Amino acid sequence: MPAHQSGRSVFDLGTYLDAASQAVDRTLDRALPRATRKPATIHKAMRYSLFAGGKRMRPALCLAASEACGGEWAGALASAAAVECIHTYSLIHDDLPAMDNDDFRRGKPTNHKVFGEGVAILAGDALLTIAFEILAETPISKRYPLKTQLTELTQTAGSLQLIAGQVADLEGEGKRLSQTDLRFIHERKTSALLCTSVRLGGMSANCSPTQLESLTTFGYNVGLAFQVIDDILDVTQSTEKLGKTAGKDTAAQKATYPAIVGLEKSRKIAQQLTDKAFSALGAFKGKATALEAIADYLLKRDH
Ligand code: GRG
Repeated sequence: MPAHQSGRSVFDLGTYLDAASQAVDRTLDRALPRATRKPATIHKAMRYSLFAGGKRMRPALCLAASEACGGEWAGALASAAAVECIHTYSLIHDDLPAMDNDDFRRGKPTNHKVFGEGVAILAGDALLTIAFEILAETPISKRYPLKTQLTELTQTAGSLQLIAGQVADLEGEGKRLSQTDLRFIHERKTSALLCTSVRLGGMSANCSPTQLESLTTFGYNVGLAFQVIDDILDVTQSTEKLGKTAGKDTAAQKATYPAIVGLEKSRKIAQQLTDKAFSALGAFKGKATALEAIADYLLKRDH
């Protein structure tokens, strides 16, 4: 139920996020082949990581952006499900021995630990591919034809954004990176998909060009803040709390904000980025309650 249409006087983010997760999970469940569909291993592997208990922040941002622009969740669910498929694919591949070599994700053994490396690679490939099939079902929006929306997602997933960030991250391991180098990685590895999540949400609601610009500023800054907080949590929280191996960045000699500027300054930077995100929401006149609440939650989260 969209926040501004709920009639509730007090907005409850927990209830909102639960409802958003359920709606997105139903869309994903309908879109993916059944786990028993031949060859069952690949469909089990796709579903294993997709339904392993992720926070569903990108879909929630997508739905909240759509309602900030006067849209209904129903119109944004295809975009929300598509961005979650891209995100889950990137996590499966990131955890592979050839990349971050992680055993634990979303509180469970990683995909390759359960299904083997070959199937994990293919499960990631299949989730990447199905994301575009799901987005292709998005309802028509006057200002944003399907080509525009598909290009938005392909460019974010491609070699100039998500993959560029991952390459720069891999190549930066063990090197002394500057804050500018780190910003380059964070913009691509993390911020790009969060930004696209809100942009696609806005597009699904046929947002105005000005609204799209505001959503872009919001998504860019929330995305950067998200990664700074992720870096902080890596050194301050336990593996159990995070559902993924804590302390990995230090072990892999990765450049992170806490490593370069220290914890206190990193917290300040995350707050400044979130403030910038908030100030982009002025144009939505009371319809951005959920976007604001999610940005605040992302800043204060502990996992
Ligand atoms: C293209 C293989 C490939 C990778 C691209 C996205 C990415 C780069 C790698 C994934 C690992 C990683 C550390 C990404 C940065 C973004 C991030 C902090 C992801 C974790 O997102 P959460 O906390 O995860 O939303 P859940 O599990 O809750 O969905």
